[in-house]
Amino acid sequence: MTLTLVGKALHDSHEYGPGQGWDADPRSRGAYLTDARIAVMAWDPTFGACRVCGSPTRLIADLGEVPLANCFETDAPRFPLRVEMCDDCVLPQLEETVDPHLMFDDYPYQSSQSRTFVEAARELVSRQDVQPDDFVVEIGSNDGYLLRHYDCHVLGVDPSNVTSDVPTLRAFFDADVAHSICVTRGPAKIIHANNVIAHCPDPHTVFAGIKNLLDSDGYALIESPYPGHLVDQWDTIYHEHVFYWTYTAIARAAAKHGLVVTDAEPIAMHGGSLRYRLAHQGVPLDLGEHLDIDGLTRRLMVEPEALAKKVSELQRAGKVVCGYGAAAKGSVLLSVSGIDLEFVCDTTPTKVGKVMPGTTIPIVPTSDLFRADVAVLLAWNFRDEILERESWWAGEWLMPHEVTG
Ligand code: DWN
Ligand code: ZN
Repeated sequence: MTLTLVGKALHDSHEYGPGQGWDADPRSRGAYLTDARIAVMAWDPTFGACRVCGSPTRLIADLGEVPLANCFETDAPRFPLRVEMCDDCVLPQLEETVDPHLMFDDYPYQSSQSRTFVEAARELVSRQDVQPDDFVVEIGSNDGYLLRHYDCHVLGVDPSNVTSDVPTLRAFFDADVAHSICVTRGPAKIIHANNVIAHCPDPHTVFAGIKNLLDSDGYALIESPYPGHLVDQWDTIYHEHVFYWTYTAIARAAAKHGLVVTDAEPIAMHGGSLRYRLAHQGVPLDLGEHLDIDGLTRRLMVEPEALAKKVSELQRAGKVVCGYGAAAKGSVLLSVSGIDLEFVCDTTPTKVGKVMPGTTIPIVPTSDLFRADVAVLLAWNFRDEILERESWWAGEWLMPHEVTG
């Protein structure tokens, strides 16, 4: 991989010579490599403490050194992937913070590749009561899969180079960006943030921005995968997902910035998410929460190995085993379980022709599925859509989280 970008460290940065890793100082959080193989470390005074409330955190899972999940190159940079828990906020979060520029400036993921996702966005938009003069903003708008369904003024905010069919401000959303949008375009009636607050290492600037940009009677709709499902979905742990937001944590972070969570609607997306509604005022929800952290740890100890055993049995029996869906989570699954696949099928033009991160496993068009006897469904969250789309194929599907030891 060619990394010309040094990027901005989250905090004051210091440079180190070759051979000095992220563990050179216990307070370091996040590191990345330049062309010159110089590690630049972000010094973070909150290391070992919750990014939301500052309480001490405890280590709950260690997935080893894992390549960046959306860097489809053999020498994709690897970073430690460890999850810590803040018991006060009920908030799992990563120990390391990888520079967001490194992960998102050049981003191959396209939301519109999944019909399920686009249809859910269309349905959500159809339920909002907007007038032609209203202004709607989406944080992490990707290719415009959601905002394109609105008949009013819209603005996407997204840091990546993905091509979008809606007006988009290329930026990481924060308090400054929100302020400048508010000054130039006025306040927003609705702010959407789907599958993006997990990716923002500084939630305070995001919530402050939402507070500032939201009209007095406006509301924000924030969707985020619910970590109660992490036990079955450990492959959704990767560097892009700094946080695994719970209701308690969202409510707490929002309250610090004068926002109230007035609803938390369970939705099926990504194996089970919550759609939070935030406003300037309202009656806060009161939800008790408990996360099965021990279950996650237990599952991590057995499932990757069981999957690797199953795949190698199939391969020894002469079966051609491929993967389906070059999803970020698929990359984690391959990396942690160590399984080798013949190829991975995917519909995304920006992924086909590349390799799964940190491997030589090629990504090929979905028409190549005919060459496989067995396909590991890496994009298990779109199971129904994919099985319907590929119903012509006579091979066997292997559901990675259903393999038992
Ligand atoms: O949070 C994130 C989620 C929302 O999206 C990001 N950090 C990155 C991304 O995660 P992912 O890559 O695991 O997302 P998906 O949407 O589960 O990826 C599905 C993959 O499967 C895509 O590469 C598209 C592909 N696909 C396909 O080849 N045929 C998808 C469908 C539905 C299909 O029919
Ligand atoms: Zn906390």
